[in-house]
Parts: sequence; C-alpha cells; structure tokens
Amino acid sequence: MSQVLYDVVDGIARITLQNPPVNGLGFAVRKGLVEALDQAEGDAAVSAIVITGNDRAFSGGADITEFGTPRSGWHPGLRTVIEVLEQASKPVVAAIDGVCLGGGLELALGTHFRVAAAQAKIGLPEVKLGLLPGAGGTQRLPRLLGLEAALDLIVTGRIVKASTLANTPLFDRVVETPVVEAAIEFAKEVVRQGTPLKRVRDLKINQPDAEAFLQVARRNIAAANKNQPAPLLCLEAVAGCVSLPFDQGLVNERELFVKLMGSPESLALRHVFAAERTATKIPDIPADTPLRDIRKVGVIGAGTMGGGISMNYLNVGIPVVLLELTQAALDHGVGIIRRNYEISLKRGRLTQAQLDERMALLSTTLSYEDLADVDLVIEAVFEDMGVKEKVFKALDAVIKPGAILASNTSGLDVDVIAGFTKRPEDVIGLHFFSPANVMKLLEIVRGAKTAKDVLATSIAMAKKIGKKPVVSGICDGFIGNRMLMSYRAAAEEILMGGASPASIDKALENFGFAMGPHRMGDLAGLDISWSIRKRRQAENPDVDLSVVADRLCMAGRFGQKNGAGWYKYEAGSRTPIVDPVVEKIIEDYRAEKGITPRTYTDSEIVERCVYALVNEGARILEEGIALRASDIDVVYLSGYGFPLHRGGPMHYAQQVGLFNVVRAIRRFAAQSDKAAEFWQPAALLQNTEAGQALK
Ligand code: T1G
Repeated sequence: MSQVLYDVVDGIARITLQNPPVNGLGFAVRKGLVEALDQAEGDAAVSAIVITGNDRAFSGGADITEFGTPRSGWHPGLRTVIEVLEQASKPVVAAIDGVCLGGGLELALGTHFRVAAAQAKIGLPEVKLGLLPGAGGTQRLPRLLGLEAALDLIVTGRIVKASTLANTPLFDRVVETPVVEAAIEFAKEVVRQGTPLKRVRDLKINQPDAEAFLQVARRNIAAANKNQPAPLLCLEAVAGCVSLPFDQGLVNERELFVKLMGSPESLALRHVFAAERTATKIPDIPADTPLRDIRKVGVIGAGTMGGGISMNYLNVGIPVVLLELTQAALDHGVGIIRRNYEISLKRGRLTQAQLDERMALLSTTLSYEDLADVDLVIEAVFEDMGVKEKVFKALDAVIKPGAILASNTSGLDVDVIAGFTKRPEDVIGLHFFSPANVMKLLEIVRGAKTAKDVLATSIAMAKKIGKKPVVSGICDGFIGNRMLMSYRAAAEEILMGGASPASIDKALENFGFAMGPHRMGDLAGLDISWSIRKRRQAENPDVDLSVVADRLCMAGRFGQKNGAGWYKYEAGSRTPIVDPVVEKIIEDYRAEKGITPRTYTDSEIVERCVYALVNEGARILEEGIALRASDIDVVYLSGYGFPLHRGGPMHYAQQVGLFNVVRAIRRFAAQSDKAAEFWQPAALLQNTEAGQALK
C-alpha cells in the first residue's frame, strides 16, 4: 500500500500521507512525498499543492521505529524533503489536523502556507526523547513565533492546540470546518490573487535583546536540567537563529542533533517511550479482543486509596459509586476528594465547572445493593485477606454478571481473592500507587483464571484514565514492591555496615532517584512497612526478619507523619534533619550484631542498591511474573522514582554491561553475611550473552 496518495482536484494536487498509526515520516513516506511533489511540479494542470494526513495525524514526526536502523539514513532525508517543499515553484499549502509534531511540524514549516484545524495538536516534543528538532524546526519556528515563544515550545516539548496559535504567522488559517477543503479553497485563493510564496527561511528574527534573553534562558535551562543534555542543546540550536545565517543555523542544528542522538540519555528516553507502549501488548491477547463496556464504576473503601482511585474515573467522566461501612467514613472520603479538586482549582488545573461536573458524577452508599449495576468494582480496603474475603463474597452476591471485580491489593494473592467468588474469570488485580489520583503506574495483576477480555479491558481502561499499565503475575509484592524489598535490604546492609541514612540517600539522589530510601520511608510512614514485616515474621517465625527500622518504630518514630523517623522534622516542615538519636540507635544495633562499621563510597552504595534491584528484576523475569525486562523498567520508572534519564533498572544494567553487574554482585556476595541467595546473581544475568538483550 502506497504511503503517499496523490490526486488532483480542480487543478489542486492533493498529497495525502498514509502511514498508520500516526504518519511517521519513514523512508517510504519521505520518498513518496518527493515523488509526488515532482509530479505536481511537472503537471501543467496543477496550479497549487495541498499536503495533508488524516484527522488523527498530519504527522507524528520522524518514524521512531527507524531510529538506529539504516532506513533512517536512506535518502531522501527529512531535511531534503523539506527543502524540496520550500523550493517548489507552485504554492504548497499544509492542511493540518490531528497531531502535527516533531518532524511533522518541521515538514509543515517547509510549506509556503499552513491551514490548521483548531483542535490540531502542535509541538516539537523531540526534547522528550532526549533530542532536538533536527529538520530545521529550531531555525524556522522562531522566525514565525519569535525567539521566546518558539524556545519555550522547543525546550519544554509542550503540545498545544492550533487554536492557541491562530493569531501568529505560523498559520494562515485556523478553521473549525474540514481542514482539507479549507486548504484547497485557500490554495485557489492564493492562485487567483497571485499571492507571493512565503518561504520561512527568508523571514527575519525580530528580537532586539536576543543575546541577553538567551543568556538568561541558558542559565535557567542549565539549572533545571542537570541530568538531561537535550534542553540546553535545544537552546544552542535556537541561538543559531540570531547568530548565524539560515543555512549555517541548519548545520549547527544538525551537529547538535547528531550529538544528542548518540547520547545515553536519549537512548534511555527512546527506550522508555517504546517500553511504555510495548507494556500494553500481551502476547496471548489479540489486539482486537472485544472489550467490556465500562460505564459505571464502584469503589469499596473511601480511604486515601479509594478516594484517589475514584478520582481517576471521575476525571474522565465515568460515574463512581463509593461504598463505605459508615456515613462518617463516606463523608470523610468525599471530603478528601473535594479537597483534592479544590487544590487543583486553586492551581488553575481545573475549572469550577469541571470540579462541579466531577463531584456530580460521584455518589455514595452504605449498601452493596447499590452496586448492582456497576461494570467495574475496585476494592480498596484494609490489606488483610480476611477483610478481602468478606468484601469479595459480598460483591459476588450483588455485582451483575459480566462486571469486572478488581482488588487494589499491593501484594496479596489475587488467585486466592478470586477464589472467594463464583466468577474467578472476572477477577483481576488493579494495584494503584499512592496518591492514586497522581501516580502514573498501575500494576495489573493477572490471575490464573482472569479472562482475556478482562485483562484487555483493564489495560484499555488504564490508558483511558492516563495510567501506565504493566501486567504482573502473582508473587509477594508483584513486580515493584518485590524489587523495593531487595533495594531496601541492600540499603539496610550498607546502613548496618557503617554508612549513615543521609549518606545513602545522598548517593542515590545524586544518581538520580527522586528520593533516597530513608527519606522515602519517612514519607510513606515507617509503621506501614513495619506492619508488613510483622505479618511476614508471624508467617515465618523461624526466620529473623528484624531490621533497625523496627527499633525506630518501637521508639514511636514513624516518619514525617509524627515528626521523626530516620530524620527529625520541624513542625510543618518536610526538610529532613539528621538526628543523633537515630545514629545512636544504629550504633547500638551494629554493636548487638557485632558489626565493625566501615566507610562506603557513593558508587558502591549506588551499585549495591541498584544491582540488588536489577538482580531481583531478573528473577521476576525468570519466573515469568513480568513479561519483559522493559516492563520492569516501566514499573520502576513510573512508580518508584528511578531516574528517567537512566531508562529504568534493567536498561541501565544493560548499559553498564551485565558482565560487570554480575561481577560486582559476586563481590558483594563475598563480603556479605546475608543469606547467600540474596547476592546470588540471577541465572538470567549470568546467561545472557554479551550484546543480547535481557529477555
Ligand atoms: N513514529 C513511529 N510511531 C509512532 C510515532 C512516531 N513518531 N509516534 C507514535 N507512534 C506510534 C506509537 O509507538 C504507538 O504504536 C502508536 O503510534 C500510537 O501512539 C527530525 C527526529 C503521536 C501524541 O516525539 O507523542 O521527529 O503501540 O500510543 O496516545 O526533528 O505517540 O500502536 O504500535 O502514543 O494517541 C518526534 C511521539 C519524533 C511524537 C500519539 N515526535 N509520539 O499519542 O498514541 S523525533 C514525537 C507521541 C523527530 C525530527 C525528529 C504520541 C502521539 P503502537 P500512542 P497516542
């Protein structure tokens, strides 16, 4: 099937891109475009040319699937296509609807005129892939929008509606009507009036204090992007607009683009882009699996999780029935939801009308009977199997056939929960992360009997509510929390070995973690993990699971929630302050264990904690709990603050080299008094050949 269609309507050549899903500008499209332009130029019956896509996409940019393959370098390159456009002797009009992003917008900037649908999505999001617009965007967009507005779009990668740029030289028309017809009419008008062709390259930048502006921008961008080189190089490319002739500006842009394309940060960001989308593809679930219709949702439990979960569905216009045991608990839960919306309203992220609309979609009840018509019910009650049993038996008695029954459990066995019902095929785990209305990660826990359409529907609904879904099998802690336990155990070993909480946190925060394990523990509440440890200890009385954090909890130190945990906190402040009391508790604990403290370098702290993550991730992969290494990356990036520019623990390990990771793990094993299996390198890490990807 040709990826570029050509026809002529009343003397206007219409060139239509046809490369689903988003008209990526792959080799076939680039070549077809130039051939079509040559055909139009050579056809005396053609007086003007309109280029378009479809209502989903004009073009989503360069074809990302070609990156790193020879095709991305096959001629004609995108810059050549744009030059052919710009040098055409006949008027070329872009008819833009849907997404017009990256190379897609750069393509449109090469045309002489642009007509856009008001709702079209416009942007140069290359920076989010660790790149910069590499086909003239940094030179042409400032010539149309001015230096400041163009730089903002390029450095932030923000996507805006065409209607917000209607009164700028970027668009000759912004229409609410069908854009192709509008563009054809506009082209005819240009021909009738003999309007001179506008080549963006000929426009001048009007920015009197350009250098001063760029200097300030340079400082701000550098300060805000310590781990990502792309934003600053975007600025340096744009700076070429004012300091270089156009063609030199293109050369400068290209050199910076090539530099970023080869950077580890861009490799990581492109890996994440693909990983998030791959995670939604399940090998034994056909892409066209019919989905169950989810028009109404029930949530059991109006606590922090239940309230946050409810908001996700209210936000996309799906009515929610919230059930609790008492009216007081319901009122409290609804109050939290309203307060969260009011905070968004204050921050300008929500209008009053949207707030009212969402609250109107929320209803409450004390009776399970009121859930009889929901299509999906999510249980978010206390993490205890006995409580889950009561809830799921009650649900099984009233929920209509065909509805999905989900548990928000963070680690209990979903198969056991499914067994409380007569319909295990309709049961699934939807593990949200707190705060559930904010955190992007959603672990979708597939039970042995979970029906395929239930899983497919759960993935589709996750995307609809803006989550990043990852399917997990059943084990203690699923994917993320199981890895977190290993990460914390490695940190605990370093702490016992002589490092302080603050030095461990600093090393990991310098590596890029949003928060080190001790600050994270204080934020989450040390009592929560303490109760989980006590549950596990009760289940395994013959194993000593005690850790120094138990001593903090016994001393009533639960973290930020009561002003003292690993650190102490001034009233009303979240700033961690090193506390000599904690240092004494740790010293005493070391003495009890007969440990002679030693120093740890930052790099050893990072290696131990990150490789413990990687090793556990590899085990999870071996056991089939996760489908792919990249799924594990999505979990740890979206739910646990792993630094985005490192691509996730499994991607990072492959960049370091699995050989080196295994060698370090063996070194830790030799130094450790932990149970041997903790630092036993996973077979997958040992057996993956050099150059092979972790699978
Ligand atoms: N190339 C190829 N495939 C793409 C693509 C692209 N540019 N963008 C998206 N896809 C695929 C995606 O992988 C998925 O595939 C499907 O389309 C739907 O995507 C020289 C070098 C366009 C806003 O950064 O932001 O141009 O999973 O699930 O939520 O300067 O995709 O179905 O097999 O995200 O509706 C610059 C990246 C490239 C845009 C659509 N462009 N894409 O979002 O669906 S670099 C971008 C997006 C560049 C030049 C440089 C989004 C979207 P599959 P989706 P969506």
